[in-house]
Amino acid sequence: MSVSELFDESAWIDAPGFDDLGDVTYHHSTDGRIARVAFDRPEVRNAFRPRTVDELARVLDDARQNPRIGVVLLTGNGPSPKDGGWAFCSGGDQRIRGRDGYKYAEGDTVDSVEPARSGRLHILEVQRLIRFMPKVVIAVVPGWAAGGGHSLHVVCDLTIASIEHGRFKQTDADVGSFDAGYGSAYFARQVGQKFAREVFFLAEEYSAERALATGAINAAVPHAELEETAIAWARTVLGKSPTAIRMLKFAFNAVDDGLVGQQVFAGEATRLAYGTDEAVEGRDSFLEKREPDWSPFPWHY
Ligand code: S0N
Repeated sequence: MSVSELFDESAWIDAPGFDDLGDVTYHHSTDGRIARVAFDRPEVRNAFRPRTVDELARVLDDARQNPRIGVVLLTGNGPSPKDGGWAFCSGGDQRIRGRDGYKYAEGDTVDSVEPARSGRLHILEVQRLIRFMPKVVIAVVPGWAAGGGHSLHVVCDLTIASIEHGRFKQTDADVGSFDAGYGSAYFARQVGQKFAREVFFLAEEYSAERALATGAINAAVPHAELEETAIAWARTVLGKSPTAIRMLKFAFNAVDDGLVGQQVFAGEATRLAYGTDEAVEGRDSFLEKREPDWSPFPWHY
């Protein structure tokens, strides 16, 4: 059986070294330059449990460290074998959350859960991986983006949704949870305070068209064209300068990320500076135990 009805088998190969995945799928484009990461629990609208989050973190970190990959597509496989419904992700699996422990999967009990893992919302670590990865991450939304799934699309750099099945809803307040970081405050930066508060306080469904009109997503395309559009966008990004894209992503982030944003941007600036003759002179003068000669380097104005 195909990974997903929208999955083009001719475009992808299994990412090497990830045969043990169960809750997500991970592919590389045949030329190795695009990663496709997908939630693979369509029977629960691609809700994530801790195992899902662990796998997500592993594959995203692999994509982050792969020097050939420049764009990551984050999506949800489907449709559901139960009812044909489509989802990007419906957030935390509500059957296994709670103060009784951080259950890894159904069937765990309070006693079987390691106390140090209890209540750990490590989906937030995945949000940070997406945010701080020096590559473009595109949310490809074939159906529901709800709860923590809504927050994940918010934190991605770009979002493309299915016109027919893309649906958005922020259910956090319905189920007693609240993403008080990127999911809400950064979302308000994207769409404005009034609409963001409406989305959270009313928790009503809104369509891909409404999402597009409010600036919450970048494009709404026919369902059948969703993944090919995402691949085409990825190819366009891959035609750009990797350094420029990296610096731009971190420039966009910095204003909302405080000192961490400055630190990330500055780290990249330092990396660039290390490539100059001036920085090499600083290093060499130390190693050669002499005074540095800065005379070839002007005080630019
Ligand atoms: C997505 C919705 C709107 C889709 O509605 P629709 O199309 O009517 O389908 P349903 O019939 O409702 O669903 C089909 C089947 O899928 C199951 N299901 C759907 N979502 C979940 C889910 N999140 N957890 C577990 N099961 C889910 C349904 O139960 C149904 O199963 P069957 O066929 O057996 O009846 C609608 O489904 C919906 O509103 N879903 C819930 C959305 C939600 O509230 N999500 C959680 C919100 N909060 C977070 O995500 C925060 C993250 C988080 O806090 C966290 C992180 C890690 C670990 C734990 C947590 C935690 O939540 O504490």
